[in-house]
Amino acid sequence: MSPRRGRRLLKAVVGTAVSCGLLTLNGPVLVSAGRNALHEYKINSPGYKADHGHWSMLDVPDDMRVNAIHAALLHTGKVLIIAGSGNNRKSFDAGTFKTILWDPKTDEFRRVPTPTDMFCAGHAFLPDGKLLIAGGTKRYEVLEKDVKYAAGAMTIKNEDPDPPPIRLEKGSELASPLGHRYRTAKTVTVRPARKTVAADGATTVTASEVQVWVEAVAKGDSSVVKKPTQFRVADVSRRHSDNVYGVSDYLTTEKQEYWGDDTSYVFDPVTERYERVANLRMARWYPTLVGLEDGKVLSVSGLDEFGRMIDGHNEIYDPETRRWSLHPELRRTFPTYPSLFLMPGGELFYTGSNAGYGSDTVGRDPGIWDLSDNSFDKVPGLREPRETETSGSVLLPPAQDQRYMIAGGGGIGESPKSTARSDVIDLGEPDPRFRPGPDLEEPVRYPNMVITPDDKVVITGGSSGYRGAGDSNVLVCQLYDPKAGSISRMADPTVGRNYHSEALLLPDGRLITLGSDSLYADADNTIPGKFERQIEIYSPPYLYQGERPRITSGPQSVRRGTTAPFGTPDAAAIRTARLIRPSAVTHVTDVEQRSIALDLTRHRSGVEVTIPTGAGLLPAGWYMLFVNDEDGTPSEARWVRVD
Ligand SMILES: [Cu+2]
Repeated sequence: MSPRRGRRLLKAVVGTAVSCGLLTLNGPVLVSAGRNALHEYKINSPGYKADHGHWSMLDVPDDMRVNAIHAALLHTGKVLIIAGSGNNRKSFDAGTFKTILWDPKTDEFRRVPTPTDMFCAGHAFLPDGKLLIAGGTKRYEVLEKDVKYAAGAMTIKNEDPDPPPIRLEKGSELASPLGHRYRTAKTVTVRPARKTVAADGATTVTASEVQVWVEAVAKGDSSVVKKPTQFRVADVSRRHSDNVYGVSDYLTTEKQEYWGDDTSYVFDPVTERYERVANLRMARWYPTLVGLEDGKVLSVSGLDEFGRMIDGHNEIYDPETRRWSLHPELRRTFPTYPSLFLMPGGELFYTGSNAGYGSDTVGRDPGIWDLSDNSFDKVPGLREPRETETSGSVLLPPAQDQRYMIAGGGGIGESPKSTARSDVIDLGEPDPRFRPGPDLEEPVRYPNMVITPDDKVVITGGSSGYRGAGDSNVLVCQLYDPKAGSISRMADPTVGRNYHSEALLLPDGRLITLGSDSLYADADNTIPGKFERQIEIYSPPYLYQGERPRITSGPQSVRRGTTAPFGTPDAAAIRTARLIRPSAVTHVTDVEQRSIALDLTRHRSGVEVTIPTGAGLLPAGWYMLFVNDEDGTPSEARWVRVD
């Protein structure tokens, strides 16, 4: 809307408001319409946009609307939006898994064939720009009311070192000394035990084992087992009956959690396809994938193949071999989706943010995880340390400063608690500790935090209640300035974003927010919620300051520790240059995005930037190069590969 039209509208509104004094019946409606028009006028005025930015809705074709659970910006400039089954049981049962590609330049959408349910997988960018995606959903949860038979995981052991392997068909029966009978849900094969002979001739036999889901033969609680119990296999031969048995200590009629998947893919931004790579060594649901200095990727936490918290078993993906390997020397337990950031020295900083599941005591304290010796140095000072679940975390720009912010968050599980706290830690201090940052406008879970090219952080959306309960979406967007330590209110988003929502920076400087999975649609928590499929675009104030600087030429790849020339007709006005690693975000967890400051020298027709050294600061991969002028107005990004 042009300002002129806006002004005319304002007059009309005033007129209506006056006349409604006479028409008392219609009064309130007209007044509120008048307020809306005033609000519309205000938020669309150039002055307001220049100070607060502006929100608009992306026009998404009906057949391209998906439950956006994961979003990642690819180096082709397109946004990969992964729904998988989209937290929709019917889609899961039908095997309908969705992925959409959106090109912000052309507003074209494209569907991508999605081989398995990547809903609640983890992801990280590889040095070549492909997105590694691991884990996902193997089976949906079963609520307690739907659990008719006691069930759980059982370990089948084989102590016989002699071949052949023992095969237990699906439906094989196992019985405890107390007469609890269970049947296996799947056919499994247990290898012969491992026999080793020491130098002195002593033999050791180590039982081999395999895990299988079992379900009680009898309905109800009569078969429940809650202590270590050995089960005899009914159908094996006499020779094996002493050597092959089951053990379990937890077979109940309680709620059964989602089962993790072990499939793993890379998404190629160029061919726009998923390529299958070797499976994870452990199935994972809600893992965090974090890139390491050497270009490998560490996968941490998650629920396993039977919905149990993974007890500290972490694994590493090697892009060369396309395989995962378990790393017992890195055993460490975190809640699901822990926010782990790669540090310049190769350590990982855990801010305390996490999302979903986990022990309420183990792995909740923030600290520095040194992978060279698996030590963990806790850092003190975090306020509301019990409200880190569903909080937001970001490595503040520029990354060289090694300052991290944690903001918002809620109590563990379905706790109604949430906090407005933001705390900041400077890891460059001799004894780093969290210090109070500014309070957010309202207590909030699931705040999405996005780094902008001008060294600020947009903090938007979230809800004060668990998954938006009680109509608690927070329609607030704030801008944090790490340098000033201040926060200011921006234009309000119009779409609520809570659980299963994302936000990311586009190469043109705009931001998008997508997803949201309210449990209920009403304030009384009676009507089931609907997944939010609208995508909203935020244009920050820097897009309303007039001309933007431009980058017109430059290399497509650069090496750390070198300088590189980039052409710009606006060289005299350029003040800063930043490399921003694109986001890959889910569950308000984005450990990819980071902004690295570049030293620059200005020439008549361009700038020369220095690419810092250190793969912990600047991991190999594709980055968006932005240059900013003296007003902090950024250029559009130019994609650069860093090696
Ligand atoms: Cu989820």
